Amino acid sequence: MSKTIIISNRLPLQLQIDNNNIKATPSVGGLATGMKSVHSGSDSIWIGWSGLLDEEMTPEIEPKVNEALKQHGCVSVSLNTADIDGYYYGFSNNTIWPLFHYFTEYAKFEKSDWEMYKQVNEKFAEVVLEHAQDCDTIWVHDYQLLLLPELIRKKRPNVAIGFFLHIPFPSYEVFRTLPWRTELLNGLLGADLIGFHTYDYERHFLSSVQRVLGHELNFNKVSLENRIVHVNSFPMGIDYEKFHAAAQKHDSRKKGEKTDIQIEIDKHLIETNNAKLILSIDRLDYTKGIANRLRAFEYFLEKYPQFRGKVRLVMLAVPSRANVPQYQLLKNEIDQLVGAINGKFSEINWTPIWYFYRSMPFENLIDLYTSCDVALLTPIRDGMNLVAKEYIASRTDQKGVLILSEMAGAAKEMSEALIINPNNFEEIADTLKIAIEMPQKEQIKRNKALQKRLRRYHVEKWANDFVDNLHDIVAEKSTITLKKLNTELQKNLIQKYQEATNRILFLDYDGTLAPFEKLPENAKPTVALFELLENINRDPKTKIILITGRDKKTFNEWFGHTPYTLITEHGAWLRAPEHEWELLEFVDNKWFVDIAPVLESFTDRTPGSLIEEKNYSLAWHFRNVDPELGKIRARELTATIQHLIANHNLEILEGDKVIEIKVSGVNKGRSAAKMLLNQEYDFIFAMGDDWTDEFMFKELPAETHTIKVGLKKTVANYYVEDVHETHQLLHDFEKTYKD
Ligand code: GDG
Repeated sequence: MSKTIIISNRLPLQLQIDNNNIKATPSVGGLATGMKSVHSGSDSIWIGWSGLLDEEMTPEIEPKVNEALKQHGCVSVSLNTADIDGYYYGFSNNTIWPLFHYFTEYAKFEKSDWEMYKQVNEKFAEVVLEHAQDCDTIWVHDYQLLLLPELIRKKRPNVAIGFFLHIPFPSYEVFRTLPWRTELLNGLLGADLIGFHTYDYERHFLSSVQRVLGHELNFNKVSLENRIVHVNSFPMGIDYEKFHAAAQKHDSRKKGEKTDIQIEIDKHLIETNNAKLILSIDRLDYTKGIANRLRAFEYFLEKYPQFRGKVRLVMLAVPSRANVPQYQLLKNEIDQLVGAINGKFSEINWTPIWYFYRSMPFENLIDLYTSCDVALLTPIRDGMNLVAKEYIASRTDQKGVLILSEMAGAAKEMSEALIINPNNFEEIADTLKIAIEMPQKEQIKRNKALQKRLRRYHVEKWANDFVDNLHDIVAEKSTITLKKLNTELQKNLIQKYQEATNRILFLDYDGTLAPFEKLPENAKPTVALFELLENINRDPKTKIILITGRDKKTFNEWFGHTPYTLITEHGAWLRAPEHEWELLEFVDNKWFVDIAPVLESFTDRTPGSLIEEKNYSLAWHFRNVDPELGKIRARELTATIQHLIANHNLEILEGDKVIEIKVSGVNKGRSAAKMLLNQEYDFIFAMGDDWTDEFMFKELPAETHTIKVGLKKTVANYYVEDVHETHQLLHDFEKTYKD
């Protein structure tokens, strides 16, 4: 039976050891909740670190730990102190975390941490592979496990793998600074589906894939040689009902049932006229902009002294990664700032900041969410920020104002909040004033819209959407795989080839017989290719036609001495064996003088591009141009040319990283079909890789065996993955002839 395997750095459990007895309590975090529907019953397991180090594990407790984990559908990956230091505190939190949040100056590039990161990802892979079968669905979470999808894919090529990144993906300019950028991207591309919180992160990832690895993109898909990787955004939601219901319960509490914190808050509200509470909750992390927030609050009290004595900032900073030096420095900075601000503004019965450096029980969290008039969340960078969503979900009366940094992923969906730039104190101070004075009617209007969206796209929906998407992709993949020329089909084809008495083979050159090179002139035929074609051609029953978009001159240099039929420039020229070149179509090139200057102006402005002048067509190549610029310029060029050729018999062909302008009606399909006019063939075969070859696939008779090279949209019957597979197939043809 197929199952779902969820993998994250930490298991969604807290283990307590008491007298050699183990107690496992499920975590209440957002991810654990969201996965409820995915991680349920016996058909799912969750793999991760239990939080217990190898050094703490004794032979007595180990089986008990494993049993306790099993009860909750969990399996642990054993990690020791060195693993955690290098992989977790080191590479994950000292390299990826700062870099992906644009804190480049904090990012450490330590080879030893990287080695540990690789090793621990391999440890995770080992455990996954012990449990995974081909029919399973695997969902890997977050930045600690970026290499895992590829490690799994290598051993289980057919399994469905999804990956979700909970933190931002930075722009290429930042990502490129990482010495191991190639390895991380390849690691991720082992997945079938890669998810991010926002479209911006998705865009940055795709741009890095294109620039670092040079892979071709088709909208949000990455075309690898033998697979397509889908990339999409899935903004994570919260367990809306849990927060809303807890807040409702909180509202109906009797006096004696209130928590100490709530009693203190109530006291303050009663004692202070026009009291307002501003809430701030985060893990103590430099990405959360806590220091900025404090400075902006100080500035607010200076700029608007009328609020002194009335407005109070309630700040909860949850201890986090206290082993990392940056976090210790931050803690000192925050302590000092709070002390300085309180020292500066406090009055006998009012301190501006209530500061809690601890984690609070859920109940107290709800006290804070429901009691504060404003939530001030100012991260410098934040993948999503669930606190913003939880605050809104807890506002049962729909009052309250959310001030949210535009650098948080949540800002993309929560446009009814007051959105600020966390580096702009002036703006934060003024927005605080607006929030405090906002009429209730407006507060309700904004929160109504926000709540509606949060209720609908809750965390379970998020998780189900991701998994459904992954299943759709895998289903689509298997329909593509149906077209793959597998061993069985190839055997059939060879048999038909063998039985035939008069064969014709149409073979495209670039991307089919020869791999692409950075410069077109470097893709010369190899000795091995000449031999292969020669051997096929030794069989008198076989006729070879090399059919290309290339210019006649180059092709004549390369293949002029061979006995094959050559068709160049998409069908403008023909060279039959032992004949001179002849013009197959009546075409002229007088229009060059009008179009060439336009191409030249694009070439001047686009480093890396070049013009190829053929006899009857002009091609603008952009294979070596920065990929994004290349795409933009190609679009611009097409639009410009389209306008110029409006009343001429010309057309634009968009090939693989090339735009070609040529006389219309001349194409590989038309010229290939002409080759069949005077002869009967009982085996017609056509092979090509780009869309100019599609003309050939369409125009040739229905019984033609058409094969596409590469996983692209095609009308061909089957596809092979790459040039290497083309050669393997042709070798099979070659072997049928024995003289
Ligand atoms: C990462 C990304 C992304 C906080 N204090 C207490 C407490 N919390 C809970 C909140 C909330 C969660 O912790 C914090 O989530 P955030 O999303 O705000 O931030 P990160 O921890 O940095 O999470 C982030 C997230 O992953 C999900 O993808 O949104 O961008 O950085 O749920 O309620 N819970 C309790 N006591 C506390 O004192 N019980």
